[in-house]
Amino acid sequence: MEMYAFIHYSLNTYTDQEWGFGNESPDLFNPTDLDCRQWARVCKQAGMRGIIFTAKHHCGFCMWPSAYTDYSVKASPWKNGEGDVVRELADACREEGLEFGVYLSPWDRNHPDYGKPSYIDYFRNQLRELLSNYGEIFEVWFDGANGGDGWYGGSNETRRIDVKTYYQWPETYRMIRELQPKCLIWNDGGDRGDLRWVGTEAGNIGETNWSLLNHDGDVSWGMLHYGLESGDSWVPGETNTSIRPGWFYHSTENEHVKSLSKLMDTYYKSVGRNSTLLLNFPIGPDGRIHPNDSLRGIAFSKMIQTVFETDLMKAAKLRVSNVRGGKRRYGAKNVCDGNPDTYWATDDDVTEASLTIDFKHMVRFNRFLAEEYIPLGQRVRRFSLEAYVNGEWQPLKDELAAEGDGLTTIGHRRIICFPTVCTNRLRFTILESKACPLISRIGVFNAPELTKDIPNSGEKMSSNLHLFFSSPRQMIIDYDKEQTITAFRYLPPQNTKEGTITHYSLYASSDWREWKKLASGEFSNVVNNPIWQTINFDPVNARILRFEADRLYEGEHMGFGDIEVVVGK
Ligand code: FUL
Repeated sequence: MEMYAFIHYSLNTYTDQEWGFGNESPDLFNPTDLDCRQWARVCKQAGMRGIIFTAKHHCGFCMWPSAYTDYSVKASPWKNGEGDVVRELADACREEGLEFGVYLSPWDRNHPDYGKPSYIDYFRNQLRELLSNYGEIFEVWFDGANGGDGWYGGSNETRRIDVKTYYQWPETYRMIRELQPKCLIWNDGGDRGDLRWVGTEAGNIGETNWSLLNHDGDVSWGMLHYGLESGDSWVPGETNTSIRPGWFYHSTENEHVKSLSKLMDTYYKSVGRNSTLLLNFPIGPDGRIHPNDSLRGIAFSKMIQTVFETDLMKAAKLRVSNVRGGKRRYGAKNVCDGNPDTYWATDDDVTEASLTIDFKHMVRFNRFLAEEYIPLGQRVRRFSLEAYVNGEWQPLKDELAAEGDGLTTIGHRRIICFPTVCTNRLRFTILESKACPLISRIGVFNAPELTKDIPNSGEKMSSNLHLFFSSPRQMIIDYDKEQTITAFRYLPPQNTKEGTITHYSLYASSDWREWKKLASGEFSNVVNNPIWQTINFDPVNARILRFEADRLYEGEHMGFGDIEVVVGK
C-alpha cells in the first residue's frame, strides 16, 4: 500500500498530553466540528491509501461505544453520548475508497483489571467488537508501550506485566484470523505479527532492509531496522512517524509541522527503502485536521507526483547481459513498464548481471528507482550504479545512506538519491543476489531541487538539530556532529507577541566549555512585522549554538515560530 495514515485523537487532544493517565473525564470530549470526512479527504489527497485510527489509546478511553466499559464516547457530551467516531471514520474511509484499520492499545491505564488475567478477556471482547461491526479491517495495531503507572479504576499504582506471556497473543491472533482473515497484525510485543516496527519513530528504516525475520526468538534493534537476511518469515517493515513532533495535537506545534523537504526525506527513507510509510495526522480539539497539516500533506503528495512524473527510462534502450556470460536478453523490454507480472531475470544459476541504459540524448537526473518481483521473494544483496561521464564510468551512491554507498537491498522499491548527473548512459549492475535476480521495474527521474527557502511555504531543509531551553531566555541547539555554520535564522512567534525576542546574543561551542560569541544585536521591527530574521557571521566550526534573549518584547519565556541553522561552507 506504500503510504497510509495514522490518526491520533482521544482525550489527550483536550488535555494537551501524549499519554493520558486513565482518569481524564469523558466530559472533555465535546468537539464542535468533528468531521471524519474531512480527515478521509485530506488523507486521500495526501496520497494515503488507508487510515489506522486510535480507537483506544493508553488512557483506555474508547472512541466507540463499547459494550464492555463506560469509559467511552457514550459517557461524553458529544452527540449526547450517541456518537461513534470509529463508525463515522469507517464510513468516511469507505466513501473515499480508503482502507480502514484500528489501533487498540493493549496497555489500558483506566481499566481496574489491567495486569490481571480477566483484562485479557476485556481486551479480546473489545477487539471482537472492532473486528465484527465496522466492515473490513486491513490492519490492527497493538502498541507495545507500557509505562507501568496508571489510574486503574482508582488504584492509582504501578502495574508491571510480562510482555512475553501476559497478553496471550497466539489466542488473540487466532481470533483475528477467524474474524478478519485478510487483516494484517502489527505488534512490537513478544509475538511476531505480520509487519514489524522499524525501531524508531523518526521516519526512517535501514538502507539495507530485508523483509524477513525469524518466526521465533528475540528480535534485536538491528533486526527491526534492517530485517534479517536469513530470516524464515516474511515480516516487512512499516515506518511510522508523525507529520508533527508529537502524535497528538498540541497548539504549540502548529508552526512545527514537518517541512516538505523533511517529508520527502522520510519518503525516500521509508517507501524508497522497501518499507511502507504510516504517516500520522493528529486531530485538533475542534475535531478536524489543522490546515497546516493538511496543506503540507497535500503538498507532499504533489511533490511525489512531480518527482516521479517523467520516467526517462521510457525513451531509453536497454542492453542486458550477465556479467560472466556475455550478452543475453531476458524479456528486457518489459523491465520498466511497471506491469507487476513482468520481470527481468537471468538464468537460474546467475546471480550477477548488468543492465546498460542508453538514453537517446544527454539527460539530467538525480533519482534511480528499482523494484524486485516480490511474489518470488527478495533476492538482491548488493548492486552498483554508474553514469558514463567524460568518457568514463563514474560510480553513483545513495547520498541519504548513513553508511557506505547504500547500494544493497532493493525489495518492493528502492530509490537512490544522488546529485544531478548529466549523461547519455547509465549502468545498473547486480553484484550479489541470494538467487537469480528478478527485477520488475527500473526508473530514472530528475527531481526538482528543494532549496532552503521555498517562498511562502515555511520550508526548511530537513535537519538533525535538537533544541531545548536551558533557561526561559536561553535556547541550546545541538547538532549531532560539528558543522560549518554560516548563519542563524529566527522566526518570531506567529500568533502572539509574547516571547518575541527584540535583542539577542548568539554563541557557539564544540565542547560545551569554550564559547565563542558570534553576534549580538537587535531584531528591528520584529514586533510589528514578525518575519524571518537572519544573523550572518563569519563561518564557524561548531556543534552547539546558544541563543540568548537579551530583551523580550513581552512575557518571561523566549518564544519562536521556527529556527534554522544555515550550514555549509
Ligand atoms: C507509541 C505510543 O506510546 C505513542 O503514544 C503513539 O501511539 C505511537 C504511535 O506509538 O509507542
